[in-house]
Amino acid sequence: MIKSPICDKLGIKYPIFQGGMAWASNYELASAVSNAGGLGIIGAGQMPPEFLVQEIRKAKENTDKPFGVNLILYLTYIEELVDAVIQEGVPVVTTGAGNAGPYIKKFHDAGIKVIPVIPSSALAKRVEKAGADAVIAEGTESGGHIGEITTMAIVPQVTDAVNIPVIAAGGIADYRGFAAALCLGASGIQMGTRFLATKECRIHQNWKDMVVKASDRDTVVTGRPTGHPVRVLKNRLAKMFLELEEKCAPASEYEKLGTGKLKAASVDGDVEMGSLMSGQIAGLIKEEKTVKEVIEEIVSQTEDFIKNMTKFIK
Ligand code: TUI
Repeated sequence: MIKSPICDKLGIKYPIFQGGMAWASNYELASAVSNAGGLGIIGAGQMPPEFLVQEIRKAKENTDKPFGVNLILYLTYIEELVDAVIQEGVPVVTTGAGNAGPYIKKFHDAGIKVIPVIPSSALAKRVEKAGADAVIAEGTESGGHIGEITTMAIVPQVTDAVNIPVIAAGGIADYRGFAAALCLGASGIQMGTRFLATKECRIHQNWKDMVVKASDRDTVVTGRPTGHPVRVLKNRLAKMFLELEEKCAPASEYEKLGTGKLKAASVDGDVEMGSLMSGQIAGLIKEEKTVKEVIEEIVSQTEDFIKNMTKFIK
């Protein structure tokens, strides 16, 4: 069985995290992943605090295994979400889009482990110093808000930079990515896009179909001039964002165009004007599966693959 120190640290069976995805990873997906032996993560996104509390309670009703909540740190009301998570008590918090350092002690005092998503070695070192329990090194192949460095380059560099476990994220959807991540020094993987195309994921079927139909060139990064680059599947909305970039439009126009677009994709299934956040690995995903199938398949195929790697030694 594939095991690593992060499994014992968190009390999970396999070192597989499901990326926290706003408007896509609710309690149903998170609890299914945790029940299948991974770490399911509720994507808090821009939920009101009361809504997040309900999601956490429903996750607890649906799994007795550890699960996490992902918080987007650049939100103006982030303190309220932090307090909601502390009040409810969850085993793990992952963070994105900002420096988790200032929140770590508060979470630790409440018995919550903190695993920040980081796009660079510098930030990895900073959060380690502030007490982070592990880090998720996320490559630019990922969907949603991204950094600049590829998974192949960031994972070994972060592994060398810190002494806490490193989880690799970005561009991983099957046993080859899992094995590669372990080769790069990671203690586990996080997958987002692979879990979008699962039966338990509650995004609209149209978005899932777009992931399954996608090829390797079907994502694009929009919003670079705003300082919040976002990888999405190409559609009319993405094209409109790129046109704003060409015009050097002010930040307010991006904001106006972006408002409500994740909901449009997730709830209404608007694949033309919705924000279809997805990673470059969408092209590898050929069918919707159950969460259990995804996890059991990747674990068993990675084991077989690693055992066979000795074939390269003559
Ligand atoms: O957070 C993500 N991915 C996301 S968040 C998100 S929600 C959203 N909704 C609408 C528009 C834009 C976003 C969708 N996808 N991934 C983790 C991640 N964190 N990627 C990059 C970073 C990051 C960036 C800068 C982490 C820390 C950081 O630090 C800056 C600093 O303060 O030092």
